[in-house]
Amino acid sequence: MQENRIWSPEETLDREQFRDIQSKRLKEMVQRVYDSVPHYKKKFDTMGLSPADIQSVDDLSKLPFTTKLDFRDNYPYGLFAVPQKQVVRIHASSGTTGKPTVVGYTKNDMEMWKEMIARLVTMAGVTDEDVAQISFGYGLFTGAFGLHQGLEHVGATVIPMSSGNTRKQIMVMQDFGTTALISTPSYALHMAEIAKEMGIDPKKDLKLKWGLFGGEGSTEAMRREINEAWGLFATENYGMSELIGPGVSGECLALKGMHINEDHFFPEIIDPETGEVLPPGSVGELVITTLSKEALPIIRYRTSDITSLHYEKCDCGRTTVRMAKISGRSNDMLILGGVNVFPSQIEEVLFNVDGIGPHYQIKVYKKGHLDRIEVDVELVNADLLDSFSQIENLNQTIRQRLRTVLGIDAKVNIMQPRTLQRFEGKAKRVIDLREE
Ligand code: DLL
Repeated sequence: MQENRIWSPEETLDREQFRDIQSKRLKEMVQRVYDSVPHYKKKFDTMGLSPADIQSVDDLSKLPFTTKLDFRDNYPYGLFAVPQKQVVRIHASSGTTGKPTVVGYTKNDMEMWKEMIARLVTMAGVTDEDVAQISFGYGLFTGAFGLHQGLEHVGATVIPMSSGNTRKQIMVMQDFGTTALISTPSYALHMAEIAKEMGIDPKKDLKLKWGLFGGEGSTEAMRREINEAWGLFATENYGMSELIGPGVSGECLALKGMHINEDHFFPEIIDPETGEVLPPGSVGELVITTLSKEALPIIRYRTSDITSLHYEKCDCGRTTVRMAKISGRSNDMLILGGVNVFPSQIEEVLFNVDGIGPHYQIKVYKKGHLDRIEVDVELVNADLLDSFSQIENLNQTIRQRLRTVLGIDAKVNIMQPRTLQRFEGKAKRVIDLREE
């Protein structure tokens, strides 16, 4: 492991200490939402639940879940627990349909957020020696502003680059001496491609050391590709607007899962079908309760993200629970001829085939009553296009692997290099035509 620094002593508490803090904060928080958020008061009253019924984290499962629908029904500020006067910042996540999800922060929330990010960037290797280029879009999205405050807090030199204008990103990296890149993993891959096109050899011409990637999933194969392309050490971090934005969890340099800031965000794993809480290590839907948020405290938020929780102490010395890579969103799962598959599993297969690049698109449609899938991939090297037999072989290899590894039969389309769409923020890999 490379340099290992720990930002805050709270990251190394023992399990009993965590439990005490979590239980104390949970009790206070439940009383607060009951007193100040009509939505929760109504829910509690309907269930015959009183705040006094919650004495410790063991009582958590008595509490109702909160879902994206609750945000929609209370749009824009209905779930806020403080008067607007105390809200100092608004962010929102762009809903794919309809209105965005609006979130707010008090001054204390902003301080807490900054601390959470300071923990995560420190565990990802960043120090006050680093020059951090933030290539997330600045605006209502929580990614850029969230990382920004925490990076400044640890003393890094922050370049608020925003996303897009990729050639300029590379120029800035080179001229300003960027050592840490902050973006989505898919944008990092795209930027690497442009750097190459510009005749830049990242390992020789740039000083990049760390990559902090989040906002969307990525596979281990994609991490290898990014590390290789940039010559940096990539870690991943996770969060969502409804909970705070980035800062819920992040990987340390041991790469053994993402450490959850569990003194502020209490995680559970549930069976997405039944809502039942599952034991440590089980794979299921992540549910998070915020323990200290003031403006927008949330009880048992169903994230839809599929992962598992691991409580053993990490090699880095942190004792905070770790969550495994997100394997998909419960509503992203494709069911193809009875076989359940997540797009991330298809990605893992594709990344391991030589000759095709890291960009792909999955199309799902109906043929009769059956779900069908097509996978578009790109060649790395255009020369291959001249050889029909080589293309055909490659096509068969990919089909075969998808069949043997995942049990799905996909039509594979091999395209010329640089034909598929590139993304500057979160990638959209799946086009589902079944609804139409
Ligand atoms: O994406 C917050 C964030 C920004 C996290 C920058 C990390 C870095 P939302 O736009 O509300 O918030 O999207 C949240 O993105 O429920 C996941 O499905 C997905 N997501 C975020 N990070 C990861 C990750 C931000 N590391 C939704 N792996 C979440 C997989 C991720 N999915």
